[in-house]
Amino acid sequence: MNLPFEPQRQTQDYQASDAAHHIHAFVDQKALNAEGPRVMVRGEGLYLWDSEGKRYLDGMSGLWCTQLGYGRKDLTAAAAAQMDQLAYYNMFFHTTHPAVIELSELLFSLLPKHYSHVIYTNSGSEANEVLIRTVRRYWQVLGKPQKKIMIGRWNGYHGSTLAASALGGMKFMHEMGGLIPDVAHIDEPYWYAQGGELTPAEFGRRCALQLEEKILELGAQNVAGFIAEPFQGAGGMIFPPESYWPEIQRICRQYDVLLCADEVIGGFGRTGEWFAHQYFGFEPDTLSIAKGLTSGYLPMGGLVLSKRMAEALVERGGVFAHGLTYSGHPVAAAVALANLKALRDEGIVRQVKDDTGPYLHTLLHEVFGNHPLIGEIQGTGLLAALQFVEDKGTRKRFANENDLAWQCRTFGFEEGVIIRSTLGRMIMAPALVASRAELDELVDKTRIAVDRTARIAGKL
Ligand code: PXG
Repeated sequence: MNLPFEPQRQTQDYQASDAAHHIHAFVDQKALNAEGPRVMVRGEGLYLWDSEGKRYLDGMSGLWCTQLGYGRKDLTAAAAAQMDQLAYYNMFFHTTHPAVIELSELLFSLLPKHYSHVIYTNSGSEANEVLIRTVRRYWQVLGKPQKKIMIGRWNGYHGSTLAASALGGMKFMHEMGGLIPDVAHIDEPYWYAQGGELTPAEFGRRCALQLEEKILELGAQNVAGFIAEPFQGAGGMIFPPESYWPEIQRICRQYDVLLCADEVIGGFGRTGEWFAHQYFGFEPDTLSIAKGLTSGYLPMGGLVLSKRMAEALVERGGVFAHGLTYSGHPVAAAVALANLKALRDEGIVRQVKDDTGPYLHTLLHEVFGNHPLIGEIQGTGLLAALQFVEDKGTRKRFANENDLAWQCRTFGFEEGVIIRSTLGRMIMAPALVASRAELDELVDKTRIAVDRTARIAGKL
């Protein structure tokens, strides 16, 4: 075997030790132990290698993270230099450091001008934990402490910690002891599955009006904020109809409810705009960020606040009783700074908008537009979902769509491409540095996986 790395140990040896000690994410651990996890050992650009030397084109940017791809020497150099200079200090005790100052400067030069402050965290889940406390604090400062309830959406995803999973709408997570008081949910705007006879525009408005109904039911004087992903990521890369966001924004403004966008997946260029809310054309009060902030090279997240909120908290709020040991970690900040500089200076976000994004979507429509298994192609920029369908006329989905999607993902691995499966949808979100040739390969290998799935489903 000609491997591009020196394997340290046998795959089975890694797997046995992993099974002995490690509880993985979102999996039946016993079943995984029996199967043995794939051991990833190297990444370069869009490619990954496992411990058997098999190469994969990573069509998911790790977990929607690696905007710059793997193996960027400028990011490793930034981390090493910062570790040498100041590996750690904290934001407690009236202290700061240059890396975090420069990161914030750059971040706000990229954001729309009505945002001014950020609270750094280590992850997206923490950003949303902090969100709840910050939003409630904001209303306290404004003399409305009863405004505490957060409204989220069914099938939304905001993280895996207690409050973040409660904000999210994954019922199977709630059932694992994951609910907190003062959180409510409305339906997701998933027209293909739930739109029935309504047009997408009618359905988008209908879903948005559910927010108004929920606010009136709970009492606007009790509702603090509405949180949603601009497009749903983990829930299936679902784009709302165009009518949705303008109506949601109107309702939030009308009832004085903060509009909180979870940009953990949508942020940092994924849609071809710096932030997904810009693509959809609305103005949230807060933005939860993580993932692409560092291209996933180190854990870092944050909660971005509008000037209006920051002004109330800073000028009138007194002590803000919140802080994490690793908030604004210098090494993570240095890597985030190098990452954002590269995204900006190499014109990568613009390239996604003007070149590679349209290229990918043209290609997907050519290849899958008339495919017997695919009912809908959604997305923009370097972000796409393929919807499996049993009957295109009625949009009837397969009873076993989850199994089919998982099978498609497995075929993808066999073909050397990583795509994400959710309930009946296949997702692609490759690194933003993807070239046209790499996108050709992504679509080519995905087509083979989808064709193989179509054969199992009796569609080819
Ligand atoms: N918000 C959103 C919108 C996310 O997608 C989080 C918050 C939580 O971030 P952390 O950094 O705490 O994981 C996420 C995470 C998937 C998948 O399968 C997506 C995420 C996590 C795990 C799996 O698509 N997103």
